[in-house]
Amino acid sequence: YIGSGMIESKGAFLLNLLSVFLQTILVGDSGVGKTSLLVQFDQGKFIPGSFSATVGIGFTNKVVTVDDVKVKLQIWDTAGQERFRSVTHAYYRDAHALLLLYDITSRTSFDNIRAWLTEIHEYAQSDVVIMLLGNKADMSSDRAIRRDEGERLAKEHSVPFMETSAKTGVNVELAFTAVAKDLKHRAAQHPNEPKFQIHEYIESQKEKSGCCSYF
Ligand SMILES: Nc1nc2c(ncn2[C@@H]2O[C@H](COP(=O)(O)OP(=O)(O)OP(=O)(O)O)[C@@H](O)[C@H]2O)c(=O)[nH]1
Ligand SMILES: [Mg+2]
Repeated sequence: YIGSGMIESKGAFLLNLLSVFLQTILVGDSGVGKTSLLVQFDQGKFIPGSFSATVGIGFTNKVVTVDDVKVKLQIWDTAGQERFRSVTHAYYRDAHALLLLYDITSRTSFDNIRAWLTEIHEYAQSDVVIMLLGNKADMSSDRAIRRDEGERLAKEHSVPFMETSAKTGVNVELAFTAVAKDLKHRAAQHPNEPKFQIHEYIESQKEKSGCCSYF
């Protein structure tokens, strides 16, 4: 009886998960490519041209299928500019996942990651899924941050990491599906099942673009 009860509650849990939108937030300095990453994931395109900074905050709903289960993500695109910071803090508390971006061509955006993590730990739930993304991986000739620097920083903070390109689409889908997979596994976790290993999943799936263009 205990066994079947556990299965029932697991099913109910999963049902509950599927009926709600899981809140995912994109954060990082202005210009790192948060809006572009979301547009690439949502519409499969990149709109080149002049940069127009996001004002305030907006969201896009996306359904991601993981292991034959539909997971609903509500992805919030925040403004990186300092003057909007207090607006975005209010959204951290309800976030299930956070994608933290820097731009591989910008040392400043990389150095600011520590400050972003401090803010995240201050305002977000302690069990929030965090993923570090080094975006603009296509711009290899302007690279300022080596991939191993990103890997090291991520390791220091025990968060998964990958390089992405909103322009070419490299690893964009993976970033969001890895988050969806992790959230789904957490919700449907049976006590005796092994935990979903997001780090290992990403390592096995990610494309290491521009592997040989370190300066
Ligand atoms: N080459 C290249 N350019 C990119 C990439 N992602 C974004 N960009 C460009 O970088 C600029 C900034 O991109 P956005 O997506 O607007 O940046 P953001 O992080 O949303 O900025 P805020 O809204 O101010 O926080 C734009 O000109 C984009 O076209 C990428 O992966 N590769
Ligand atoms: Mg933006």
